[in-house]
Amino acid sequence: MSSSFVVACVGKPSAGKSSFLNAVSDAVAKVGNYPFTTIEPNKGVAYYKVLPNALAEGWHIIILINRFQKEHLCKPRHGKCIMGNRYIPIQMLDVAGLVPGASEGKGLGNQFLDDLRHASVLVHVVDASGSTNEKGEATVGYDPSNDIKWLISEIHAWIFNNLKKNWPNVVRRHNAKSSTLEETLQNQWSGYGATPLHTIKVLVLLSGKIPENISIWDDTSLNCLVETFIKVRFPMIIALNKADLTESNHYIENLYNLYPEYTMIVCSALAETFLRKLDKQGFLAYVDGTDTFYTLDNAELVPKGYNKPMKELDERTKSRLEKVQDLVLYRFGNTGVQEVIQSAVELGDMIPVYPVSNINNFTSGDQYVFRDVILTHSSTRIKDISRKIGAINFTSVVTIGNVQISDFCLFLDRMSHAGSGLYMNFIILSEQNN
Ligand SMILES: Nc1nc2c(ncn2[C@@H]2O[C@H](COP(=O)(O)OP(=O)(O)O)[C@@H](O)[C@H]2O)c(=O)[nH]1
Ligand SMILES: [Mg+2]
Repeated sequence: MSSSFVVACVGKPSAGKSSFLNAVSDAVAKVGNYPFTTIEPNKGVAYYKVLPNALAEGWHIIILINRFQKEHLCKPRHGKCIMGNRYIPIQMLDVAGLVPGASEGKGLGNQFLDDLRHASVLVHVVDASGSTNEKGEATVGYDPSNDIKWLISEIHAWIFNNLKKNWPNVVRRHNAKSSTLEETLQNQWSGYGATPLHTIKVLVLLSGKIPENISIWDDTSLNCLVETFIKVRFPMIIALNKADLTESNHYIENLYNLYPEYTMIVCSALAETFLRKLDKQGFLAYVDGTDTFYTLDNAELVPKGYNKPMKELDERTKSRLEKVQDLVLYRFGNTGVQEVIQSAVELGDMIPVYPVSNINNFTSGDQYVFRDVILTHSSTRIKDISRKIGAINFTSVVTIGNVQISDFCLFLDRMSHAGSGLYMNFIILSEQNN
């Protein structure tokens, strides 16, 4: 079961987008310290880790699996399950080097901007060490806050210019057809992958800020509209990358202060890649997203689920590992890379839903539990989920505790808030008749 949730890495050349994608996914994107290594967007699959702290919501599976020591029964059809923790696959996109002036076509900018249409959430990978300028060329002492500023203004200019080009026609048609504002704006934006829900959100945020009559909207109104649209349609996380370089110390705090409205996460794609590689090669057991790894030296401490035969590390690699510990893991708690993925899913307002055939033991035709999961937007209607999982002829929906949900228009977020759980049993018509 796929979801259309896509996380896109954006940023200038050499900020570390391809490295980030490689670190977090199974993709092998070309990494190079020169501009435009990446022309076609690279794709990969990352994993959203269903974390125990989400248990407060009452809709996650880990506690069930862990508490009852049923890890062996967690065999998802898609993604993976380690130590009872569920990893849900999500699509990643590495959108090639945006540079200042992209909206005017610089550096194939328009082509790159077009790739954003597929993105649900943007991860702006910033070189927080100041060692590359706005074009991605090596330098020293470049202020990374610059990159945050120009990237947003390029996205803004791209959308603003497209809107402005056509605006007199839009207004004329709006008036001639007596369309609603919602219809007119939705029409303009469907090309950006905007849904009616996005449009409604934009209108709510704008109410009182610009005139109701679009015939009198000037550039100020249009800029306000575009700014709000970007916030709603392209939620953004800022990944302060290359945090392993000590030069980044100088900038990180300042960046947090300058942009309190963004989710900012300090990260090191390099450190994460290094750890995952050694883990894969059997030199260590790395618990991704944490500050912990085990080597042959402390193999007796490895938790059961991570247990595996380990090889001896050479002195050089050992000292590199110590560096990663000192410069990244102990300072920031983890490499930050997985945290970006976690935040992207949350910022995108996505909820995991586990459709099962049996609400009492969570199986679906065999002994394994929670075989399927769909990551879906919290505003998805139950009716739409049933379509996604092919349960079209259901008569009712039952969740834990045999709570019956008959309102097909009920939104998922309301359900999770109501605490009724997102384990749904679709009672299919034909089954009931049997
Ligand atoms: N020190 C350090 N270097 C990094 C990190 N991430 C990427 N790099 C380096 O930055 C350069 C550009 O990386 P790349 O992923 O190709 O950047 P892209 O152009 O944004 O895709 C490469 O030399 C990487 O090794 C990091 O976290 N720390
Ligand atoms: Mg690249």
